[in-house]
Amino acid sequence: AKIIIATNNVGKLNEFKAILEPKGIAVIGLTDLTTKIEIVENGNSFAENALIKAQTIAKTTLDVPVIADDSGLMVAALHNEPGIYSARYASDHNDQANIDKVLAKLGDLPISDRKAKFHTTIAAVKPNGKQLVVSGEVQGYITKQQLGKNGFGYDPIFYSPELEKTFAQATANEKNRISHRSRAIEKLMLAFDQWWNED
Ligand code: ITT
Repeated sequence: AKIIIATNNVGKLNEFKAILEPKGIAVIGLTDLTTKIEIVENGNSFAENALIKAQTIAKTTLDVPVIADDSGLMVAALHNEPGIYSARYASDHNDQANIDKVLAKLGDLPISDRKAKFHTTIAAVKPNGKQLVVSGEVQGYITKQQLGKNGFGYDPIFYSPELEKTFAQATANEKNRISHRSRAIEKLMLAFDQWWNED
C-alpha cells in the first residue's frame, strides 16, 4: 500500500513514516514529488486546512490515497493560541521565534497556569472526492525554558507528564507512542480500509 502525505514539513513526514512504514505502508511526502503544487491554506479550522491540503493534492494524483495533517499547539492561558496559526505565530516556520513568542506571552506564570495541548487533524480524500477526517490530542504543559533537541516545532517547550520530559527530550519512538499525531493516525487506520473500499 502507498499513501501521499500533503506536507512540506519534514518533521511531520518523518513521524508519518516512522509510524506507517512498519505497517507496510509506503509514505510519500510533497518533497518527494517532482512537480511543485501550490497550496493555499486559508481555512478557519484545523479540519478546513487539512481538507484544503489533501484536496489540492488529490486533484493531481490518480488512485493513490492522499492525506494531510493540520496541527498546532493550543495554550489554555492564551485562549488556545497559537492554534491554527502555529506555523507562523511570530514568523513563518521560524520555530525559534515562535517558541520565544509563546514563552514571552506566558512570562513567569506558574506551571499550573501553563496547561497546553497539541492537536492534529488528519483529512483523507479519495479520487471520487469522499473524505475521512480524524483528530488526536495530547495534554501537557509549557516549560519555562526550552529543553531538548529532538523533534520539531514547539517540542522543546512541551512537557509531557506521561513521558516526564519534553517532546524534544524524548526519542522519536517515545513521542510517537503518545503524540497527538500518532493518536490521529491510529484512528485513521481503524477507519481507513472500509472507507477506501466503499464507494
Ligand atoms: P504542512 O502544512 O506542509 O503540512 P506546516 O508546518 O505548515 O506543514 P501546519 O500548518 O499544520 O503545518 O502547522 C503546524 C505547526 O504546528 C508546525 O509548523 C509546528 O510549529 C507545530 N506543530 C505541529 N505538530 C507538532 C509537533 O508534533 N511538535 C511540535 N510542533 C508541532
